[in-house]
Amino acid sequence: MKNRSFMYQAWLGDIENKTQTFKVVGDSTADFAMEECKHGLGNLATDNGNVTVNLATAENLPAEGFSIVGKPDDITITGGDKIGLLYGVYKFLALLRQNIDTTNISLNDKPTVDKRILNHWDNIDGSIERGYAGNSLFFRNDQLHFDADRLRDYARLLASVGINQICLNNVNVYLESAKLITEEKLPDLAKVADIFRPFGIRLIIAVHFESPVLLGGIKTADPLDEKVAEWWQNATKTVYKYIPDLVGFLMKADSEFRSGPASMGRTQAEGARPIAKALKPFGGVIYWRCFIYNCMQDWRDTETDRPKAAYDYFYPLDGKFEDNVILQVKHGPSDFQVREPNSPLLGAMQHTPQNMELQITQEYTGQQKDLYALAVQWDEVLEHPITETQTTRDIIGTDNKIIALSAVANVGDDENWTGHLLAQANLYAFARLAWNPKQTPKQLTQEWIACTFGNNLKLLEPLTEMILQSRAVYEKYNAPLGIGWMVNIHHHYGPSVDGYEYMKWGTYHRADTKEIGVDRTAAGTGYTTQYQPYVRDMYENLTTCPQDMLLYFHRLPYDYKLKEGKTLIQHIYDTHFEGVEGVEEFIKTWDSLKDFMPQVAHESVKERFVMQLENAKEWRDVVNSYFFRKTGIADEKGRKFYL
Ligand code: GCV
Repeated sequence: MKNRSFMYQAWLGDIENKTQTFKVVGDSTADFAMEECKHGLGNLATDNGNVTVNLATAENLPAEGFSIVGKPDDITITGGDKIGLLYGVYKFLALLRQNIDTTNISLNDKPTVDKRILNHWDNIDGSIERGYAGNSLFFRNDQLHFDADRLRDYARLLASVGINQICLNNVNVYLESAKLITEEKLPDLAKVADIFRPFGIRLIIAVHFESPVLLGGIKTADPLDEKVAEWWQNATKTVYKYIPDLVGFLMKADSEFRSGPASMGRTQAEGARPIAKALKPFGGVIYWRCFIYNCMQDWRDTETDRPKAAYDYFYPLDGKFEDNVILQVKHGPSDFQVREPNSPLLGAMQHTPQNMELQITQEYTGQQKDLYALAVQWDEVLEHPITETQTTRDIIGTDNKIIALSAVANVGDDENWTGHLLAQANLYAFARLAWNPKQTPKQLTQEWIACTFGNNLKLLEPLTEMILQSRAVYEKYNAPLGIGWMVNIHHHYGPSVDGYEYMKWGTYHRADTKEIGVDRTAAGTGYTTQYQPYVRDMYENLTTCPQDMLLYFHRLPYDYKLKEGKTLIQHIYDTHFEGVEGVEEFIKTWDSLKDFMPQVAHESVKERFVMQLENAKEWRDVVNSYFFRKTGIADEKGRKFYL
């Protein structure tokens, strides 16, 4: 690692240990783990180290699990299998990085969820859809194209936090990326699989629903056509010849102009069937995305309500899917907004396993220019109730309803992987949550900071506080009270209150001079009725609906009094001023942390904060001016609006 820059190393930087050196030994199952252990220890690994690190596997531990037992001169790391051992090694190295004493330590760990997945939205031309950290690490000019050393470092980065499945290509599959399942591209894809394999990471391929037509020359992709089924069987056989441990396929069908079974009069279960059957003999699965809605809506149509769509499509199909189909459900029914409720589909299905999809790449949450702690938002997602006594967190786990967690990656070929250095914390947090969804945002943030910058409390405390605050600050200067969107169209950065208001995507705030919001109660679009009774009633009722989601569920006049006695319009004005002040505070805090990190790291984040401040001011001015003009209601504090 010595020749790598601070930014590049992310949370796997050099270990400073003034008292210990380590002699790493292991049994025959420990070859790769030994290499990784020595690699992580760097100069501290020597043949006559004063602490012996013993590496082995043992059958009494679970797959991917490990134990670490420390004595003064001796550490024993045991894995349930080779990968568990590797995870144990990374944990040990992380403890050293955080300066945690490993003498007398005794810990056991294993993942709660065995499918911990990153979805890259990388296009085969090298660009990344919703990518804010450079270009693809995997593709250029319609080909696989990669630096094997860098991919190995990336695999290590992901494995060190427990990611074990990865999809390299965008769910929006076009002709060239559709060819990833053909002999033309498979030999190169297999080379990537070879790089990831020792790190316990297996590949997934996003596929095109029309592949039999595009690649096979068959006249139809109708899933009920025998030739289509046969084509998928042959194609899948070829894929597994090159990548025998492939996890399976990922499909975005009938969504945002992608074709799918609906256009042929078939259900989603029918659409998935021939592909699932083709994968079955190889132990493969298909992740079938549920992000389906009418993206050709007329804004005057108030009956259609986009958040209802996924449940309407999929819930009636519960039990009708092949058993190797896993439904991939975005955590919210809208689209990774700053604030939205959980999808009512999550946990609703009794017979169909689910994969909850999160988004690490900051499409609507500041695009890695603005600081945004996703861990804070995900904690709320996990706490979202399913019933009165059960939360989403409770139904996550290998033998439960949500058997997989996936997230859209925020990584590109930028030197520091994520563009904004502090956005690494989001990648870290997702992976650790997928390993154990019980961890708190504070634990995750502190761990990332301590591994990255060291555990000096003068840095750790203010930086933790700042990162944890960042979601609330961002929300303040964005769309108010859960209404969402209000972003510039297409690229989704910066404010445009009416940007999507008259477009076809079904994302309306419906503000007029008197009221704003969408009535999604039983008396309105009926969206609330898709939830189980406890949650339905909570959202249905104005007094129990969480205030930060009021406008998601209710249409209210601007003079509606919020809990603290403020009117809705005054809340909008105030929060938008407060948001800007929050960013100004961040900059002060960041300036005070200059001496605790390399200059280059400090400066690169400072540059992002300067952009964030501009963005926050623009949001404040655009949103406040919009509502002032629309309503004619003056700010009680008489502040100046600029537009
Ligand atoms: C990959 C949103 C994004 C799209 C994305 C889509 C999806 O609409 O803006 O870029 O496409 O979600 O998740 O499929």
